[in-house]
Amino acid sequence: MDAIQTVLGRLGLNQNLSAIGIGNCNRAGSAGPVSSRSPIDGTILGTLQAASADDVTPVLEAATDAFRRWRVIPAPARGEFVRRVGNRFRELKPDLAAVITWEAGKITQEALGEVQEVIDICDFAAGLSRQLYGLTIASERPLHRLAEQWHPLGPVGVITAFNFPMAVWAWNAALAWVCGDPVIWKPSEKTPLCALACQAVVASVLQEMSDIPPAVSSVIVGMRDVGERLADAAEIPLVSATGSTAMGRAVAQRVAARLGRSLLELGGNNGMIVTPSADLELTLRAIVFSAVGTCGQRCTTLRRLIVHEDLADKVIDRLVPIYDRLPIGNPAQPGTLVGPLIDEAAWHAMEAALQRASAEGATVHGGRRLKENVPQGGTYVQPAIASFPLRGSAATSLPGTPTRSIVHEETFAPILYVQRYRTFDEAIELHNSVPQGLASSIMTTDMREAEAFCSAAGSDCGIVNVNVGPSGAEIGGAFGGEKATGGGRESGSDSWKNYMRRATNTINYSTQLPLAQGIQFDV
Ligand code: UN1
Repeated sequence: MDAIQTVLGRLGLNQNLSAIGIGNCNRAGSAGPVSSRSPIDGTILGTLQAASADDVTPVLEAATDAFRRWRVIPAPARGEFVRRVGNRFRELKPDLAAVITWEAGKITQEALGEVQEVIDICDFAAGLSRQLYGLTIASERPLHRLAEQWHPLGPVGVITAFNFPMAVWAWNAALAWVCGDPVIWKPSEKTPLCALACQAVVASVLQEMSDIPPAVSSVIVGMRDVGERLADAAEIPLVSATGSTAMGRAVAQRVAARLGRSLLELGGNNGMIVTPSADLELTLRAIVFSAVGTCGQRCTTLRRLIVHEDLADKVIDRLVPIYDRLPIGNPAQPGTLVGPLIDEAAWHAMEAALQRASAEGATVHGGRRLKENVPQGGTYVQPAIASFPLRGSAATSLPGTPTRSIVHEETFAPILYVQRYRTFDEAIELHNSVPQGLASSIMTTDMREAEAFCSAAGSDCGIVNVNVGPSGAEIGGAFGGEKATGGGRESGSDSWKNYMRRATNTINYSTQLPLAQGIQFDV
């Protein structure tokens, strides 16, 4: 505890925590107090006066004002700002990772990985700031030029979840900034210190760069009403929201009502198909990292293993002893691989899901709440494997046999459902049968299966991997998924286009006025 207070102190966060940060100006909110409670042992890391919906108004005004100046600063100069932000994250990497560990409960390796994602996206965005290309298109008219330009869009609202309390903001913020947009961030109320630490880092860069309008970066710690205010705000042309499908649906409907844009990265219910030709050792490693990493609390966590019937028992027999010796406990301690769930409510959801899985015919291994040899005051669980018999086998074909509805739901906890298949087509059908469509993978050494999985008739997800688990994506690719995952793409590739508006220009440098489509309209 002392150690984390020292870290927070170094980041300027040990006293007078403010819920609202506009550039380097901080102020308290006008709603009730909110505390940051460590999932490690329940320690209160800090308390602040949360913001209310009314507190959003001055932030919107400041961001709108900042936008007028920010949009005309050349993109490479905006990139220089982002480059410096990334460098500050490089310098402060261990401290920032410690805050993630204490506030979100991630093991140190994964917390360091998350800060690295922030650094990587800043590098990516700095390079991108010189590559915001538009196309030149062949005009059908003589002596005309048809071309497109990409312009800054306006202030971007960013709503993030507890499980990636820095990286998801950075994917949005780094791109939005080089695109010329100010960022207004509403972090999860479970991880306010991570957000305030990021804002403090940005504020230190703003202090060095006095030509940049400070309100390009704002943070507002508040509850649902703050999110709703952002969703309704006409000043915000784009709201990017990460979290549950229910949250995203609520945000998207409000944003759509005012014809704003939303960028959604919602629930995942990610599968892995294991075929008879799979490299078993590699498969086991991929399963364990994807299924129990971050204690099952990534949106890319592996939740559904779809294994060929000839292999299923062997895979489970190998997994069980690995699950039994997983080092579970204090995530700050070297050697721990599974830290705590974020809170008690997450355990109740896990317990209820496992009960339903049993009632629906699964054999459950693990899934107990741990009370011994773990820090008191945290919610520690043994990851679970819930294995279903082959569909249509005696165990499931009895009249009144329950359906496996639980497998269609995302429970944010380390539960791995195992389903068996006979034919490859059946595996794909099972894989695509859930409402969500974020990340997917196939373990195979058969190139026909691998390519079929990646094809139009294969996985229906936004992330489709071969011989790599569904979690742990690099920032260079576009990140997001289909169906109930919301359809948004963040981070790499051409995701930047979400943060800009496109203007199509037709320039006539002739002395005639030929009309498109050959229309004659002479007066
Ligand atoms: C999330 O869980 O919201 O691919 C994001 C991954 C990470 C990001 C996950 N790079 O698992």
